[in-house]
Amino acid sequence: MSKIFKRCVYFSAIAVFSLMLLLHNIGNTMAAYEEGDVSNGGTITGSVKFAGDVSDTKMLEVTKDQKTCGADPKPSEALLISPDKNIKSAVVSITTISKGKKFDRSGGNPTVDQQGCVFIPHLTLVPAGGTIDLLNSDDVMHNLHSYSMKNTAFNEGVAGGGKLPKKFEYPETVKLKCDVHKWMDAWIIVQDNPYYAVTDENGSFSIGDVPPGTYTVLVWQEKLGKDTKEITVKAGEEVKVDFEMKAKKKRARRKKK
Ligand SMILES: [Cu+2]
Repeated sequence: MSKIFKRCVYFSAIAVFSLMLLLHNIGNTMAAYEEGDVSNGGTITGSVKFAGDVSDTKMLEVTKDQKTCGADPKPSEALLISPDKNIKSAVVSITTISKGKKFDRSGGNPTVDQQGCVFIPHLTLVPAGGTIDLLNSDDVMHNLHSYSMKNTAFNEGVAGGGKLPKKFEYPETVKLKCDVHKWMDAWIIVQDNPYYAVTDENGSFSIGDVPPGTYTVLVWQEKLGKDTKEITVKAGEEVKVDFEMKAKKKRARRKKK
């Protein structure tokens, strides 16, 4: 056997082994959540507040299709903070749970509509494997452009009155944009379990039917990033967890020499 041939066999074996290891790891991280009945669950409640000064809502200029979209600037939904510093539309979830209550699928497929050149709602939850009906109620063409790592990204036009159902297989946070109207964006949160909540205008949330145990609770907000806390849930009891989020530090620009 030549040296080169031996090397080829050796490196091929390493490549096959690496691939097997990779597939094994992917399999492990994708361990499916097990849905069932929870009879002795507890509840996690709490609030998400902003630690910092509240600035005015950012306004987005409408630069195109003003007949349909309206001529006035649109308030950005990227960061909604009340005067008393409650954060609306932050996503709170349990990240360390493999078994518990069932997903609530009673409402059918969630929808994300495009109305007046705004995605409605700005943030949508969907269970992994679920479908979202992406709609266009406007009389102009919109374009649906998704930004994702695990789910297949799409970039498709949708005519007025159109509907584009899209399945989201893997848990992740997906950004949605319209390339025609640059101010339009939205978020799709693909859930790996049903223990997700979105804060209301008081910054409050509640997650029920949590089996007793110790969990990591994550809060995510598109502009403020993430934070986590460990909590222990006891049967039939309510446990409170409050988050305080700060503005992300802006990176200092390097001075040009
Ligand atoms: Cu658009």
